[in-house]
Amino acid sequence: MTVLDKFFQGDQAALARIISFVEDNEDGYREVLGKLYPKSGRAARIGFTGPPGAGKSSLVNNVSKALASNGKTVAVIAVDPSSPFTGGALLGDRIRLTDMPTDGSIFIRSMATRGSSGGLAAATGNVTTVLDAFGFDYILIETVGVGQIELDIVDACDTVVVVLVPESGDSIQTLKAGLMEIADIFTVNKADRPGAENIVMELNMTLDLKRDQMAWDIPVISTEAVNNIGIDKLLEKISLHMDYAVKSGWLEKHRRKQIRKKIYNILTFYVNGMIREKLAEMPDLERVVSDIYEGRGDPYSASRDLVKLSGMTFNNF
Ligand SMILES: Nc1nc2c(ncn2[C@@H]2O[C@H](COP(=O)(O)OP(=O)(O)OP(=O)(O)O)[C@@H](O)[C@H]2O)c(=O)[nH]1
Ligand SMILES: [Mg+2]
Repeated sequence: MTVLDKFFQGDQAALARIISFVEDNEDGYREVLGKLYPKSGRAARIGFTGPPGAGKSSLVNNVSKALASNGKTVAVIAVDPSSPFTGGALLGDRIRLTDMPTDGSIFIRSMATRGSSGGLAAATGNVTTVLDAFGFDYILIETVGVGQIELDIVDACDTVVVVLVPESGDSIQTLKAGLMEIADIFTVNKADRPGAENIVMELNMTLDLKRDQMAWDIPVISTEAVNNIGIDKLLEKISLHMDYAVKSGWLEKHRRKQIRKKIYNILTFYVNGMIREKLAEMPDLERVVSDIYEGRGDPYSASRDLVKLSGMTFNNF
């Protein structure tokens, strides 16, 4: 029996092997993804983003346990920024998703960003496809809100929960951080701390200015992940957003956009790889670089010449 047969029988060891295979772009990974893709698209994909230490993992932990206790199967992708500048709550303070049920209802996978947001996006999207095809009801993706990364994740999710804390500062900062644009649901976590009500109010005031232009009325709730408070409310909002997404036709539009983007990404990845390979096998690349450096050429003509030499054809190049 092949790994893929085992995968389709619901074997989680086979699932883990296929994820690694896809993540590492091993030979034949496109064919495997091609077989899995038509079986994907059924899972609800929920993203959790927000500043380091806001309580994303704690919330994902509670939400996945609540879903599992309702009989749902859940996969969690924890996107772990490896850079000390972008990631991590205060050292040693972060929650690891370890104390989970071992009955197979929750599957956890960490992915390191290794500082590359583009590669991360491709790998996360592919891993999401694998998990979706495996048949999980929910896929929860955790990412730190540091710019490019969470924008990529938005594309991979249907519902985005932005997690803030009372210390997050005023809502103007939030707007600046671009989190306003990507949120479907706001939760002010650590509501056991002072200032939570204020930030809920401020967020609502900022949103009120735009509510008449919103097709989906973005809710702002508060949670205390450590005390398991507000999780039901969060689940209710997630489910309302899913209903809205399906009924309004937004989900179909979103999925179509994802497919277009997927095709673009696959082609870009392929063409980039091809160019890298061609450049690596150019024997006189260094001479061309020297010519340009010493003023005897320019990178535009050199690129055109390289294309001709390589046998690649691009029209109008
Ligand atoms: N007081 C309080 N602390 C909380 C709450 N939720 C989480 N924490 C604590 O905040 C710290 C960080 O929580 P995490 O869940 O690791 O936060 P995170 O957003 O996943 O952090 P990174 O992934 O490192 O960005 C932990 O010590 C949690 O116990 C809460 O509702 N109230
Ligand atoms: Mg975390």
